[in-house]
Amino acid sequence: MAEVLVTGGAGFIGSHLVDALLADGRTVVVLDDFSTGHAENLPDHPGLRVVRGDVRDAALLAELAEAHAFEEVHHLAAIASVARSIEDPVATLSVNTEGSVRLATWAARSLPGLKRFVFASSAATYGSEVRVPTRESDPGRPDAPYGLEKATVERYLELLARTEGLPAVCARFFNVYGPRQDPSSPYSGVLSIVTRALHDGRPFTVHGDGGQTRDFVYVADVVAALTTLARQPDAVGGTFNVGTGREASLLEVVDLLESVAGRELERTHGPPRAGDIRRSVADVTALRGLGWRPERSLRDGLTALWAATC
Ligand code: NAD
Ligand code: UD2
Repeated sequence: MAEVLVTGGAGFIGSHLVDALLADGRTVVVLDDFSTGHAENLPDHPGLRVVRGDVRDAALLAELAEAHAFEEVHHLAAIASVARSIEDPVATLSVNTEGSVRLATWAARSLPGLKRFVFASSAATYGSEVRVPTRESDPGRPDAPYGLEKATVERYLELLARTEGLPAVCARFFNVYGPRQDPSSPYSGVLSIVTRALHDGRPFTVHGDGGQTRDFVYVADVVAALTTLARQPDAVGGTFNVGTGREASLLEVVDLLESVAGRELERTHGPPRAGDIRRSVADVTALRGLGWRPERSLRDGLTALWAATC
């Protein structure tokens, strides 16, 4: 039976994708080294096999190709941290770029029934000097190694599509939020940090005046984008922003979360974070053209996040 491989499936976004694929009756294999993923994120389900391992492990990939008939690969495994990529660019290059090139080359050459290879790219490929809302065709200039690593993989996928027929699609995620996002680092997604602070009754530090804007997209809408990109024939060979097209300032979102939770957050303001982007919002016309729509308003998404936190 045709199967789906999800790398990074024990992580925040990957585990929600796994839930959706299983609910759809698909048979799923997760490949994850559990460096930031958690076993508790994954259900005990007869349709799921969990393989602990590294996407760079060629012997393991060969075994997986022998044992499974993958028709779809969602590649989400990465060191998903801008800060880590600045501290140790060689380590993140190895996982984020070399690991992706290894996996994509393996998929092109070892998976005869492959219909789609979906890559989790990032808005970090654009950097701070782009116009907003940002279109996929706008020229990007990453501000950190992480963005350059993702942009480089996109170029490799375009090459593998042209030269080896890899049915690749790139999904550039904007600011994803939702349950299971790990709030433990100061560089974790801001909404996981705010929600935890509100829950624990601890203060939250706003970097700067809080007027910086982001395109916050709820994780279920990201999962729907991934399944759309895997299903729609017109997606092959494309690059798609995954956001909402809605621009919200940090203070607006914090106010909304307080209203949803019925609690007040103790806020302090610190200096702006070095390299922080002032405005970020996606133009999602291309993804909408495939029939996808962001279903959750910010209020609905924050309500679901708060309910899962309590
Ligand atoms: P996450 O850290 O929760 O998930 C990443 C998963 O990859 C983890 O389960 C981790 O254990 C696994 N992993 C890391 N290195 C591995 C390796 N060498 N081999 C196998 N598994 C490995 O992060 P996330 O937020 O769920 O991000 C998922 C993907 O989406 C990443 O590729 C990330 O770069 C991208 N992305 C996320 C956001 C966001 O807002 N969260 C924004 C843009 C792009
Ligand atoms: C996001 C991604 C990053 C990259 C980038 C692309 C996450 C966690 N980061 O970075 O991987 O794709 O987009 O542009 O998804 N903030 C506070 N207080 C805090 C924490 C954050 O004020 O305690 C601010 C922060 O300074 C920023 C905003 O909140 O202005 C959002 O921060 P973030 O780290 O969640 O996301 P971002 O957009 O910097």
